Order: sequence, then structure tokens, then C-alpha cells
Amino acid sequence: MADAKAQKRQKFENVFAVLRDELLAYLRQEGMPQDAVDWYRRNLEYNVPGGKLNRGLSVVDSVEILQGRALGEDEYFKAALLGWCIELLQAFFLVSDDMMDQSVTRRGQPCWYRVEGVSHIAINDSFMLEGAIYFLLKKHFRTEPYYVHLLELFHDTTFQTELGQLIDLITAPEDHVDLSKFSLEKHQKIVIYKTAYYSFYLPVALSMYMTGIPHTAQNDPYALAQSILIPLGEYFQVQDDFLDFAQPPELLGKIGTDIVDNKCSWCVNTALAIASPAQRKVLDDNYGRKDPAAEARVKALYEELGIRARFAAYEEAAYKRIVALIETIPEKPQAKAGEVVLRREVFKVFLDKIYKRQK
Ligand code: GPP
Ligand code: MG
Ligand code: MG
Ligand code: MG
Repeated sequence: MADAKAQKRQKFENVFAVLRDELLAYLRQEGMPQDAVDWYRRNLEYNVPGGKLNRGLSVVDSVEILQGRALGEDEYFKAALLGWCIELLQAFFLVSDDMMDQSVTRRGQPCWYRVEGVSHIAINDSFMLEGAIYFLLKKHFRTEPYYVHLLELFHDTTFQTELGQLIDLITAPEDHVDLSKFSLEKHQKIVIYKTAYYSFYLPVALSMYMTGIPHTAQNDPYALAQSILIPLGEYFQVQDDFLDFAQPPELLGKIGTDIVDNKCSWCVNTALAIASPAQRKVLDDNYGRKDPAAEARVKALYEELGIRARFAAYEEAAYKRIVALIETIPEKPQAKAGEVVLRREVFKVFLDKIYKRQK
């Protein structure tokens, strides 16, 4: 079982090496100097493959489930390529997010902008991770009837994520802490836009376009998929917020910055809803301060308020709610010969990957 999982990951990772080499060959073909080729290789290798690969692998899983059979070689390569395009998008976001959040570590190593000699070049490096997506899509999908859908999906999702990042950042000014501006409604908006679209809707929608699921005015399986995947993504980002506070960095692979960064996180919103006036004062005085002692006081208050138990209750309720949403899809969908239709399994597999995750 564990072996099958490792093999699956290895097979997927092998595709990355092919794509990396195609990108580097393009730089050489353009006559870029060797140090530029080496730099791009290091950017790609440092930032793209080292994560959990949930998003990328879920394109492959979803295409397999929708087709209801093992994929042929070319089909596998294309699904994996789309998966790697999401991982490139994610790398583009994370390299720049870590600069904006002034984070220290990511995936168990220093954030890219903190690597010796990189610094602000990381801004351009993040753009070049994004550029890789469109280079690869053009090279491999240009003649497919769904090419324009892929482009639109990546463009729309990127813009949605940037909107989410904008509200995440302006709700967390560095120089002015005002907890009365936070609310769970605002939090929900932030997390849906900054995380749910690109992490959950995007991989499934890509697999639906690739398998040719049609999209008509009377029947819109893409809207149905979205109605499940957005709540799933919301749940995932609440986990991210909780783990930022609760999980030791050695296990999480990154050092949490939400308290110091004055973020409108699920934890602070939950604390605000239940704090006594005295506890509220502790939050007002210590949240969003660049001071480890103040951060420790906020963490101690979270413990006192039982944020861990609140999160456990949230997680159970979210799981049940999402299972019920998944059950709105017919258990045995009627498909005509050769027609691909949406299946519960796509969503179940995705939910099971993140339920009670530790990192
Ligand atoms: C996660 O927020 C959101 C993103 C990584 C999207 C960033 C979007 C951009 C347009 C740059 P987070 O800061 O909570 O993530 P983490 O905890 O991994 O730093
Ligand atoms: Mg952020
Ligand atoms: Mg961050
Ligand atoms: Mg976070």
C-alpha cells in the first residue's frame, strides 16, 4: 500500500524531470548564457517538486477515476503535465507569498528569497515559474479542442488567487492592529479566494476538460464540482491556519507567522468570538507584534480558550458537511457509451487526502 503510493509519486516525479529539461532547452535555444540556464534549473528544482504534491497528483487521480480505467502512456503524461502546471502555479504563489509574509522556512528548507544570493531576484523567479505554465501548455496542448479552456482556467484562477492574497494582505496591515476589522465572514472570503480555487477547483476542472466532460446551459457539472470543491478548499485553509499555530515547525515544514503577521486567521477569529473582556485585552495588546514574547502570550491564550478542541469540532462538522455535498452527486451516474460523467469518487479521494492532515 505504502509502496504503491511511493511508486505513484515516483512516476509523477519522473515527468517533472522531462518538463524541467524542456524548459531549460528553451532557454538554451534562445541563446541564454549558461549561468541563466543554471539559475532557472535551481529555481525550478528548489521550488517546484518538494511539497506534498496533493494538487498535482489529484489531476492524475481524477482523470483515472473519470475514465474508469488505467491511463495510456500519452494520456498519463498529459494528465501529469497538467498536474505539474498546478505545482508550478503553487510554486509561483509560494515564492512570492513567503516574501510578502516574511516567512522563514518552507517545506523544511529556507524560503527561496532567503537563500544566499537570491533575495529580490525571487520576484522575477516567481514570474518565471508562472511563465513555465504557459510555455508547457502551448507546447503540449495547442492543438487540443480544450486548449482555450485550459488557458482560461489558469488565468481566471490566478486572478482569483491574487484577489484573495490582496484581501489577506490588506486585512493584516503591519503597522496597525485593529482586531475589530476581523470576522469569520471576511476570513471565509479570504480563504476561498486565496486557496480554494487554485488548490481544489483547478485540479478537478482540468481533469474534467481533459476527459471532455461537456458543459451546457441545462447541465453544468463544472458548477456542481465547484459547489463541493470550494467548501473543501475552505476546510483545507482552516486546517492551514490551525496548523500554523498548533503544529511544531519540524512536523509542519514551515514556521508559522500568522500571529506575528497580524493575519485574519481562523484561530484569531475563533478566539475573538469567545474571549472575555480580559482575554480580549490580551489579544489587543499582543496580536500582530514583531515580538516572540507577545506571540507566546497569544499562543497561551489560544490554549486557555481551547482552540484545539474547537478545531477538532470544526473538522468533524466540516467533514460531515462535505460528505453530504458529495452525496448530491448520483451514486451510479447514467453515462451513454463513450461519455464521461462526474463521479463521487473524485471528491472522496480528495477529501480523504486532507482529512486530519498533520502538515
Ligand atoms: C496561502 O496563504 C495562500 C497562498 C499561498 C496564495 C498566495 C497568492 C499569491 C497571489 C502570492 P498562507 O500565507 O497562509 O500560506 P502559508 O501558510 O503556506 O504561507
Ligand atoms: Mg500568505
Ligand atoms: Mg504565507
Ligand atoms: Mg498559512
